[in-house]
Amino acid sequence: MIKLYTFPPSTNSRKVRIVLIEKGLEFERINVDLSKKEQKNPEYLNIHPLGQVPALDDEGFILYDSTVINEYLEDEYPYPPLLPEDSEGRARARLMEDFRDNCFNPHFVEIIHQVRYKPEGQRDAKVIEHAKAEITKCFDRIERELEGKEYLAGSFSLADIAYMANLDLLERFDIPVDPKYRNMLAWMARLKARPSYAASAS
Ligand SMILES: N[C@@H](CCC(=O)N[C@@H](CS)C(=O)NCC(=O)O)C(=O)O
Repeated sequence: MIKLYTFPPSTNSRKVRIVLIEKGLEFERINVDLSKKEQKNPEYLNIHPLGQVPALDDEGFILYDSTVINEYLEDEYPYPPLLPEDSEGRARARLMEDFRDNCFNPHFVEIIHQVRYKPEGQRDAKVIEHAKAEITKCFDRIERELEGKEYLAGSFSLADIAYMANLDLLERFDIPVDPKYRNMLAWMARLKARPSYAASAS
């Protein structure tokens, strides 16, 4: 059976949990507690040399990095497909996933480092406010990309799944989405209604 090395609050672990659930694949969750630095244990470094989650073991084939894992799952278990058929659509999906990985999610990580791992008195309010502002700036691009579409690459894809992993944190960190982002709000509601959203929460 597939084993997923995961930590429930990790956004990048959730990206993979959603794909496994969407594809109907059975998997065993192996929790790696980041709050106890278990990701840096020597045994775990044999699985993930960078000491992070997620990592995946598919019958002895071990790999890491949420984007690489999800591409592997798409290649190995193609049904239901989570990338468009045409190369332009696939590239669009990958570009939007890249935008999430490199421009959107890193600011959530900044907030997580402040609120999850530091006592209240030691948190840097300026870092948190700056990160929230950077996240909000990403909304313009998401809104534009969704114009005339239900999902970022037309059909539901790995691109949408990447953002789905962060949606609960918008509320938790009090980052409101202005009602002017109509496409984005409708898309968020669509993503939250998928059974894989609730099923991937932990
Ligand atoms: N590019 C990697 C990033 C993985 C990553 O940053 N994981 C975080 C949790 S979401 C982590 O393990 N942080 C603990 C650490 O870096 O020590 C991916 O997409 O899987």
